[in-house]
Amino acid sequence: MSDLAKLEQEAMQAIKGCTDLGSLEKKRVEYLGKRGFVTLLLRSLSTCSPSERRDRGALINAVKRRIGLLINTQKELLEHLSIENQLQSEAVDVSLPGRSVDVGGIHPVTRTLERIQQFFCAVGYSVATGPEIEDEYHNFEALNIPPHHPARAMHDTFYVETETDGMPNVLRTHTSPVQIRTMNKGKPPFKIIAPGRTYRSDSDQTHAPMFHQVEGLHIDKDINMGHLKGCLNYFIKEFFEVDKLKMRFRPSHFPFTEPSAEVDIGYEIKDGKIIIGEGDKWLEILGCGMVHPNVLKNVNVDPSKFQGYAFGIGIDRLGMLKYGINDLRAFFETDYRWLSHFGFDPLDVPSSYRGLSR
Ligand code: 2NL
Repeated sequence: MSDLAKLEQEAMQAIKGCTDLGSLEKKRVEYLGKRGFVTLLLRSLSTCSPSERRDRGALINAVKRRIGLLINTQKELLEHLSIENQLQSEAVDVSLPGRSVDVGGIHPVTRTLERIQQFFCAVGYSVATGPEIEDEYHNFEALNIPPHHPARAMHDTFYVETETDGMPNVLRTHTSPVQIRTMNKGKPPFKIIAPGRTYRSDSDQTHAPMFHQVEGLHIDKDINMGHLKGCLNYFIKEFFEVDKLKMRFRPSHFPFTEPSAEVDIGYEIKDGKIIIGEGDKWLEILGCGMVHPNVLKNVNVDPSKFQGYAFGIGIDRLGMLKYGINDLRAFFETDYRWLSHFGFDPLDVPSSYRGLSR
């Protein structure tokens, strides 16, 4: 076998033996590069006679072309294999279930408060807020609860170490002081709700030392108990999403309202579930009344010109009824499993609320 044929055979074998593009490129340089075997052979022709140069030149060039062709073929093969490998190793099994992310939820107390706020804002109330640490004047005195009034003991007040005018401060026992502050700052008419955290030293299945309250206040010329009754009736129907509502005002007593009433609604238990609005049982859900003239005087509102109503609602209790929760303490134990059970469903918005702020 001629030297040239041997060189070609070696080259062909070496090229076919290349399993990656890097070693293939090395072989190309080794044979066809500037100092490659084939290139050197072509250069060596310069010392040959013209006829030899022509014949041998043609042979070498043919070898060069065949080696070049094989390199290209091998290159395409290797590229194809590498894409195949990549497709195999990066293959995605589209039949696998997706990875889910933990989705946050709205706490049932917050959901309840949002429902309440949505209603009252839609009928013209503004939301007022204030401090949770109060002085005794705003929490008691201004509300017609003097120092030795039994209502102070009934409120199971938490006292804190700071003072205002030599009197110990308290954790507010209701959100009424917010309304006192709002009336002190402004002029009637007032139409506000005051939602927020409130505190009483009490703990059992239906009482937590921290709970949530929303109070409402509407003061204007000629506001009467009929307005109070109409407003609460409309609210309770919207809140519980019922068309019919049995509701009664039961005479009661609060130092800050006169007359005062507690509102009961009719209910019954059907298949272990509570049905609100009908039935022959009564459920107390809030307290209310016409704002006491003394309270109006305390905030410089003339009771002969302006009157109005106020009411106080326990948000937690209302949420328990709405969402069928029977132990108030579960609200504040931050048990993740319990909370996700009450996860918020964005589609679960009653039709009467669509188009409002949510
Ligand atoms: C209840 C009773 C009530 C009020 C709160 C109030 C506020 C001002 C003036 C007069 Cl500034 N009244 N608030 C009135 C009646 C009842 O709450 O049982 N709440 C859970």
